[in-house]
Amino acid sequence: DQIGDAAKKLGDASYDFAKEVDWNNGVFLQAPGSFQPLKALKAIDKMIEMGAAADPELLKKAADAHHKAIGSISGPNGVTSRADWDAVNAALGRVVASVPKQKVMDVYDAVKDITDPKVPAYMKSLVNGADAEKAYQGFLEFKDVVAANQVTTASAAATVPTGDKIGTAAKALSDASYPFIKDIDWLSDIYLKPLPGKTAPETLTAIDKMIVMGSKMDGNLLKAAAEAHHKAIGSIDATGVTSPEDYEAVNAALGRIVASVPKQTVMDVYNSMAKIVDPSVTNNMFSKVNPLDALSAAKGFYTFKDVVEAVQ
Ligand code: CLA
Ligand code: PID
Ligand code: PID
Ligand code: PID
Ligand code: PID
Ligand code: PID
Ligand code: PID
Repeated sequence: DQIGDAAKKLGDASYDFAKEVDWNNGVFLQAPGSFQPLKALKAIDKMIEMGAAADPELLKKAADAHHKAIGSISGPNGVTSRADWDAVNAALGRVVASVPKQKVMDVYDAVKDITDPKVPAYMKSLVNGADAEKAYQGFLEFKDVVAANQVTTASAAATVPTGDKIGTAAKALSDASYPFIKDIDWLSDIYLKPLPGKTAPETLTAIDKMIVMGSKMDGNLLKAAAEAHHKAIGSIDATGVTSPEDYEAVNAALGRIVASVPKQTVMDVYNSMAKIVDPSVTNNMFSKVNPLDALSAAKGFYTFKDVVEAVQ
């Protein structure tokens, strides 16, 4: 296809730049400017809306391309192979082309809103500047091909199951865990702190398992889960907490996407996370909330998971 061909040209123009970026640099965990969690949530919300509007099959293929690319990483900077670099660009170009232009521009504008204008120049200063310019020229040509292949209307909204066992169980889980949700400091910057003692490549192995799980999910249910998050963001209070109804809908939607993949795929995520999250992190989270509320939430979760497993 045209986007695939254009991705090869984009690769010619951008792979030198890709090799020079230090993908393992911890700086990419920082906010790209001053820390503004509610504005950042708005930017993420725009990404969620774009993801929900995208063609689910193309999203899966993009997840697969990322998984494959993680498998061909080499060298201290963490760069993937030239072929996989091109394949990721092609897959993302197709995802972008599957949503209306305005959804893409909404992400761009919202991200710009939380990005200090000095950040791009700083990023450029870390690589060979001429290679960054060459990559950007390549991107500008690529985007014209994407625009020429872009849809003008989003894919249909998801179908949301009703009256299913997971939906019923989500009500009990949400009642048991909403007090815990209200105890959590959602606007803290602690969630942007590095995981103690872990390197970027170690962390990437756990993210890779999530990508694999995402790629196996039922596309309609994943879209429904994204839509539920978007709705929930729309009802947050000043502390970032969503309404009980929207929280319940998120739990139901996530239970359903978990049930749509094999148990082992879920456990692979859990086990890889357990390897990179030191118990001190979990204990620290626990120390900041009412312990009774956390225990009630945990009890609710362990009951919920049996319902999920039964329909998995
Ligand atoms: Mg989510 C999970 C935040 C968007 C899909 N997500 C999580 C949690 C965290 C979070 C609260 C990971 C950390 C954790 O486990 O804490 N997500 C979060 C934010 C946003 C977002 C702030 C922004 C909009 N997510 C989002 C989108 C999608 C997902 C758009 C795609 C549709 N997210 C997704 C999945 C999962 C998460 C599939 C998880 O599995 C993970 C999670 O919650 O695992 C348990 C603990 C969790 C909480 C504080 C909230 C849930 C409370 C539960 C139901 C009960 C509590 C149990 C117990 C006390 C703690 C967990 C014990 C542990 C051993 C499992
Ligand atoms: C400017 C001025 C003109 C010239 C110009 C110009 C530049 C415009 C530009 C630009 C626009 C632009 C857009 C970019 C957009 C990037 C979008 C990224 C989206 C990320 C997403 C992430 C996610 C996920 C995911 C799916 C999940 C949801 C999420 C489901 C269902 C200014 C040059 C034309 C770069 C969507 C993918 C996992 C949130 O106009 O004169 O330069 O760049 O998890 O969804 O699971
Ligand atoms: C524009 C203007 C509108 C019209 C429009 C438009 C186009 C927007 C577009 C577009 C956005 C867009 C984005 C693309 C992004 C590609 C990103 C590729 C990333 C590849 C990576 C590969 C890798 C790895 C990996 C992880 C490793 C690092 C690596 C670590 C820690 C402008 C059409 C709407 C194409 C990251 C995965 C292995 C490097 O908006 O008018 O057309 O395309 O090895 O991580 O090691
Ligand atoms: C300039 C002037 C214009 C021309 C121009 C120009 C240059 C702009 C530039 C540039 C922008 C730019 C951006 C870059 C962005 C790279 C982003 C990389 C992200 C990597 C991540 C890696 C990671 C992980 C991971 C999970 C870990 C955290 C991390 C935990 C909990 C100035 C040329 C356009 C290079 C996210 C995945 C392992 C961080 O605009 O005229 O030159 O470069 O370790 O999670 O630990
Ligand atoms: C233990 C001991 C027993 C008792 C027990 C026990 C506990 C087990 C547990 C537990 C397992 C468990 C699992 C959990 C799994 C969470 C999984 C999260 C996945 C997140 C993903 C994120 C993503 C995306 C997304 C889609 C994108 C890709 C990504 C596409 C196509 C120990 C109690 C049984 C909590 C997948 C969603 C946006 C990466 O066994 O005695 O306690 O918890 O962007 O994909 O776009
Ligand atoms: C288990 C054991 C195996 C069998 C198995 C199994 C089950 C795994 C499961 C499961 C995992 C799982 C995960 C669930 C997670 C739910 C998370 C809910 C999060 C809700 C949020 C709501 C909100 C918002 C929002 C953003 C705001 C904050 C909030 C800010 C900054 C165990 C079956 C495989 C259900 C985050 C979105 C508006 C609070 O593995 O043997 O069954 O379920 O307002 O952000 O303000
Ligand atoms: C313990 C002992 C057992 C019993 C138990 C127990 C407790 C475990 C616990 C607990 C785990 C736990 C986890 C919590 C996790 C909260 C996660 C919140 C994530 C929020 C995010 C928000 C954000 C943003 C956002 C984007 C911004 C950055 C942020 C930028 C660029 C110990 C009870 C089981 C509470 C990610 C989205 C706005 C950070 O196990 O016997 O008690 O709690 O602002 O992006 O700015």
